[in-house]
Amino acid sequence: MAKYAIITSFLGELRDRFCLYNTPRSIAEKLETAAGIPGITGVEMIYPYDFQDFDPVASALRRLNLGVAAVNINVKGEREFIAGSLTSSDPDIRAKAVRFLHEGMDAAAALGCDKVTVCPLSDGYDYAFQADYAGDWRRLRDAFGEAAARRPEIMLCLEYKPNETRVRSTLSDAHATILLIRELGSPNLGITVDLGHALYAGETPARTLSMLTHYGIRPYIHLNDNYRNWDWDLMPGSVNIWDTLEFLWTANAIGYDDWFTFDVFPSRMDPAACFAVSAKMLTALQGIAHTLDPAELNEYRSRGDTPGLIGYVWRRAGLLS
Ligand SMILES: [Mn+2]
Repeated sequence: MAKYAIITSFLGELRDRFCLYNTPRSIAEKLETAAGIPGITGVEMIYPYDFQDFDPVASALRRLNLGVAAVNINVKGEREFIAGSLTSSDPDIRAKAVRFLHEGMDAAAALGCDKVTVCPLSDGYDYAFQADYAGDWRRLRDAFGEAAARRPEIMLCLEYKPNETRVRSTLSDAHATILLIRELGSPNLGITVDLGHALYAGETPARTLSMLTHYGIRPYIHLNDNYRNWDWDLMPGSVNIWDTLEFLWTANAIGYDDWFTFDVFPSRMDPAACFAVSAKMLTALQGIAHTLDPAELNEYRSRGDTPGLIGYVWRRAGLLS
């Protein structure tokens, strides 16, 4: 049975470049809300902002019987991080960002959670001649290497994304991230495969998962959707249903038994309703994925019978008789 979680920030007030959405909620209120959503059994917590008062949060998680999918370490939100944090050439700024990684991993350990995820969104560039590309890459690599070595029992999952807030991100795509992890060789470095980031990076998300498996890198999955032009964080399966189905099928095929975390931005809708229907949609898609028999798919592939293969998938999805 797949486990579904929500990133806590999406249960409170949200902001884009122009508008404010929904209502501010304390972390206690967010956890209460999450626990009341059918199909949701866990949360991804934001470090440091959800951890101002650790003990009440830890006891609320226990009381509400909520699992912690991951601790999401925010290395972009502080004012001094806006021009880069883990890649900063200012040693004090970079040291603060690395300290966040250490403390976030400590927080995960204290909650009995096996991993953290980090998306270094202020690390990148906006203009030609602005960046020291190789220097940024080395600083990013060394920061992750240092953090991974400090707590080998906690997975440090790196979340790549093509852009935002920087026009181009240093950790831009799956293959760059694989390269960084291969260079470091730390067994506790994983990759957060955000389905939407993979889609708008021009990847085939199922192939991305397969490449990680090929290289022995553990994935952690964020689910959402978009029109492959930007990170719209729509409900998963609402746009790219076939890519999503193949992604879920591949997750099953590689034996993924970790959380599926909704990274969905519920603008102009009630967050609880958004996540309840997302869990239902995912359960329905998982049901279809489980009916797609690897041996039958392989038979169509080995015969080169593409029309037969597509017809088979559509029959299993209940769209053809
Ligand atoms: Mn994400």
